[in-house]
Amino acid sequence: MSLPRVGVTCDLEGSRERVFLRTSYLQAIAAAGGRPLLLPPVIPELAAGYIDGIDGLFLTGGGDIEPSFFNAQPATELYKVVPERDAFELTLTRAALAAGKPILAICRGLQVLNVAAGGDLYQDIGMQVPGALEHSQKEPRGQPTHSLQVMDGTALAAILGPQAQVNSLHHQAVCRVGQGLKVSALAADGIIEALEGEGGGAVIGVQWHPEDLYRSDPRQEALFKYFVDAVLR
Ligand SMILES: [Mn+2]
Repeated sequence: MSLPRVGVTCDLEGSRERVFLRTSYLQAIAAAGGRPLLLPPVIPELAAGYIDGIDGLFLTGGGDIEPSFFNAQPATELYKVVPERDAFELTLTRAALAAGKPILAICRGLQVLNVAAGGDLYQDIGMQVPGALEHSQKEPRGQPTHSLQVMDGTALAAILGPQAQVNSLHHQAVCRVGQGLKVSALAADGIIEALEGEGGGAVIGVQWHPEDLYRSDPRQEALFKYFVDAVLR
């Protein structure tokens, strides 16, 4: 049987000389039964054409999205902005949504999913959300540092249950939720930690990094299994 083809977005160096990616994403997809295929963000014009060659889309972590993509001015010092990558991934994501392909979006990927659907972002939680928890953990990536509440009746609740402990490596967050998406998990401070498609569970975005947790937490492993199973259908 051929394995389901999972298109995985890559990061691009500031110098534009190399694409790169944390291999933990690829290990997690393969462990769940998928065949990862890398989608290099070098030429944004090629983005939409990749959709026919993949069965599902996996949006990885990375730097901040250029604020003009959600009609905002830079409000703070931004982190590793690469507008070509933004343009590539936004086009890819809109094409995947239009084609009804399953999407799993991680960290920056959740933010790309939301912006692709017309939503926007807090550019810096510490500056724009008074009283928020620490979401940029200093602890190792594999260590959960905050809890979250999963909304009843969501696809994510069927995977994780009503509560979970997650890692947190983000200084930005979803602000206004994009069209066709709904909130599926919140941190105790109200920061949105997950979104999913309103029409079903084949589109899921999470603000944490399950690829650094799945080896020790079967519920995070189940998130990858859920996605690859959706890709198979
Ligand atoms: Mn967090």
